[in-house]
Amino acid sequence: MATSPLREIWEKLCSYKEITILTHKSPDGDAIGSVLAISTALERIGITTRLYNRHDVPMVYRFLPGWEKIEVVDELNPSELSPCIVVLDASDFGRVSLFKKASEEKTVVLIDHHQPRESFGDLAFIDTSSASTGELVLKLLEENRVEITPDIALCLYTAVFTDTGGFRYPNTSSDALYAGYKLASYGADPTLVASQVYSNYPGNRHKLLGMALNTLGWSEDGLVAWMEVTLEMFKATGTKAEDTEDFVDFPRSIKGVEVALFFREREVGGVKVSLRSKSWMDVASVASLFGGGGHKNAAGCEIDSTLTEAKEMIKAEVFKAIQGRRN
Ligand SMILES: [Mn+2]
Repeated sequence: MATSPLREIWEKLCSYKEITILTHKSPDGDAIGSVLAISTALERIGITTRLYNRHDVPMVYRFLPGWEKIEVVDELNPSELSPCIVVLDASDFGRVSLFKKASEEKTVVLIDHHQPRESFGDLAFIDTSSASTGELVLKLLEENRVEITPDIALCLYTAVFTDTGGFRYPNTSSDALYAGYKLASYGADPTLVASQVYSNYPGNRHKLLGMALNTLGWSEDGLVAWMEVTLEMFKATGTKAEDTEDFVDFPRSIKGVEVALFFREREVGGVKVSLRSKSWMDVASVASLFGGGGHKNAAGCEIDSTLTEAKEMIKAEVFKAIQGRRN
């Protein structure tokens, strides 16, 4: 009888003494929740896990058990990697941003809900219809009858909850809700997660939001709305990039808006753009024109230009896509 890919992946993982677990840079709730859940499950059966990221765990996710195990490093020497590497929520080492590539002898296991640009990993479980990587990790653990402790459930619930924008975004499928139901049954506390994620902001984040809301603008037809944050605003409010998490929801929440854009000036130069759509618009294809990517309704890219130029270029492509649909 053929073994299922999830059985095969778990059996493979169980054959190692030490595993390195990685995810994308600027990790979000799905990335961190998925990493911590798999790490805890493996540690419980005696496998050592090493967790690294290019960036700090955002303050908002520091209620998740084990977050401090994630070591922040600028780069990793591929020789420091365990014989097995699990990559979650990121389908290439470019997104992980810690080294160029792993040597041939390493076994790379990929679990993701993004479409990889090229084939990646020796073993892969990819489901682009899934709202979050957390749901895929839940499937992996359930299919292999791994005990889902309340700590693991909390991490995975946070993954599903944040990637669906608190069960509000268009990816909030019955599967995502069912995963939320199961994780709550396994001991995750939905109220705790909701209050940690959406009611636990530092005051200066709201000061920054006020400045950003002042830049709110929209197209004449009302289909596209945008907002921006400059380095000046960060300086004036003593905030940083992670404080702009979910800012794109403000232009997105305007009545009649189909596409929301959020522009953020980067400390290292250039502009980070977040794109969201409510229904038909494929924002991932716009982001991909600028070397970015994501999903149909949520995508992002980085543009090496001034804020004004980035706004012009992105808006031009979005308007073109809207025009294309009208024709
Ligand atoms: Mn994700």
